[in-house]
Amino acid sequence: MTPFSFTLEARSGGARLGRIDTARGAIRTPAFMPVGTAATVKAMLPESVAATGADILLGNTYHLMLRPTAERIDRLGGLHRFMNWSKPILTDSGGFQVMSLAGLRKLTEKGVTFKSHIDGSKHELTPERSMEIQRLLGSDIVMAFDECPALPASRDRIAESMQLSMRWAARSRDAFGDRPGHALFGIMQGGLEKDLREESARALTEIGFEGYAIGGLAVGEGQEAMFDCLDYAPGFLPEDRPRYLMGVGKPDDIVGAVKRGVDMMDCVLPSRSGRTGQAWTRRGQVNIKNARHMDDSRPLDEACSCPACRHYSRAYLHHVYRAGEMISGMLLTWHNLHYYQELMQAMRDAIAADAFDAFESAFHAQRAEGDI
Ligand code: PRF
Ligand code: ZN
Repeated sequence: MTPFSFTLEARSGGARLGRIDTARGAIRTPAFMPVGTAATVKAMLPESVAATGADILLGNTYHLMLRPTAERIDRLGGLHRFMNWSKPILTDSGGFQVMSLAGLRKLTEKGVTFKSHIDGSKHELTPERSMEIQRLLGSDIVMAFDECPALPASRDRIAESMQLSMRWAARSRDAFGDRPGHALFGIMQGGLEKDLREESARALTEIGFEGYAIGGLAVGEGQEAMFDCLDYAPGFLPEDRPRYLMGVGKPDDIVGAVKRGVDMMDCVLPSRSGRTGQAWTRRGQVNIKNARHMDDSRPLDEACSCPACRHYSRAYLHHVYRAGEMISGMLLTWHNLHYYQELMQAMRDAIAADAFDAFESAFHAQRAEGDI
């Protein structure tokens, strides 16, 4: 079995090109991970997700433990088999989703108890239970169990929460055990406080993880504040391990994060906005609901090679959205995921050529033209 490893292949400024090898195949970095919360990337067949260029998907402990349950997925052969995706899967650990989605919840040193947002039933998540669920799912990259406040929050609240997450990180490492071929990532917290980010990175590095995530960003602070934090936070982490920025983001967030040394990201944006009539292209955001597309025979983006752009007009995409047809979400999600993966490939190519600055200027220049 291929052991988990990360190879750094090139740099361009702060941006890094690399490869993660896993038992289920390689992940080219910088990587964008589509979100498959409920054992599906909504509106997409897994082979279509793979065709967009995705090397890895994200799944969620929180949703899957509630429905259909981790024990059931385990009995059915694990998450890869259950959802028909044979490439790597990373699973988030649940704490963050409990804090943002669950009803009534109670946080203690031990973990968090909460009521399901689906049927109100009571559940508990602890570092130990989160590791068990992620093992039952068969996740390739397991995330440590953590917690974080929405921003703005007081420095005291951020410090306490970070220190609790670091104690949970140590318990996650212990509970994860020795699992060849599987990796455990620690999650840095500390809000926008530089010294707390450094303290968190030191605590995680001392425990030792196969990779390190930057958590607690994109929680209401805005892009400028996030970039200020990313100017220093990745530098606190070991150079020879992958760095994963959780829950980011818009295309320009992703470009800015890669420029600052981030290797992996995930976000619901391309898939979710595909179901609400929003497309992302080289020229920025396009709202297919807008009446200006009604008689437009051109594709969404003439330079895009996805099925939505090769075979359908803006007029058609507008029509099926207005008519509430399922193919609307299917085509726009495909286009958005294809665009995101093309963006990642363009960044990987630019880093290989040591031309990330030129790539970034061209990226912003094209967006400044707007959708025409
Ligand atoms: N922790 C975990 N999952 C997350 C986050 C986090 O801080 C974020 C923050 N953007 C998104 N998803 N475990
Ligand atoms: Zn397209």
